[in-house]
Amino acid sequence: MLNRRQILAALGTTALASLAPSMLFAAAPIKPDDSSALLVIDVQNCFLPGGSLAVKEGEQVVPVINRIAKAFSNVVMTQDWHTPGHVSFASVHSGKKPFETIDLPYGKQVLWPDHCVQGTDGASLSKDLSIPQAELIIRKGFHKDVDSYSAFLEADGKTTTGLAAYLNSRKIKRVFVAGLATDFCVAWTALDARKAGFEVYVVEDACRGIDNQGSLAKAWADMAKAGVKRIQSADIASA
Ligand code: VGL
Ligand code: ZN
Repeated sequence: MLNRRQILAALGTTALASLAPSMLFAAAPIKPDDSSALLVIDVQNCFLPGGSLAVKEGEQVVPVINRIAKAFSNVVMTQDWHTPGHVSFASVHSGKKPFETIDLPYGKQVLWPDHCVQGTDGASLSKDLSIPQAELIIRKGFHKDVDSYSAFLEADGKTTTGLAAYLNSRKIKRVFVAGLATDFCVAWTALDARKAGFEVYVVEDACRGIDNQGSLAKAWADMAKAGVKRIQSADIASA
């Protein structure tokens, strides 16, 4: 017969063994190295409070991004950069309202309020970003008839922005993605980065989503399936 102490001890071991290691030990912090780059996606006035396509809590990503950026020697930013009358604007499709979809030659397109028009204040990067070492700003969505959520490929799925070639020539292997919006430009960038062969981390608390008709949950599911790693800013070693 086991005595009470032995039973408790055995139960204790079982309970411990059923815990995932991550619940017992904090994972080692991730340390960005020279082959890592932070991609700061579309932190632009139009996506911030008061902007024409404001993302809920969008301003909250700015201090988080400023903090993690200190750990990166390579930072690339993107800027959504549309022509006036861009095909992604609901205003150019009669009878259509923002957040409805239409079929375009390259596939389904969500229609948006006019946003990030080239040269406007709304298209400017947030003045609160503080990342002086950022080395490249990629503009995207500048072809009037094609949208580009992704920083790598336009929505036709074939026109490149040149970013993969740039990162490869700089010998970057790992990209960390942050910014706006989680379920559109961040997710499409992360998915295309995987397709281009990079190791990809999305920093969840350094992003906010639009969440139009379940798009946020779908984006996380698609990213998980593609091998994108979902992390928090606290997982990155501070500089
Ligand atoms: C974005 C919708 C339209 C984004 C850009 O930055 O996620 N979303 N254009
Ligand atoms: Zn856009």
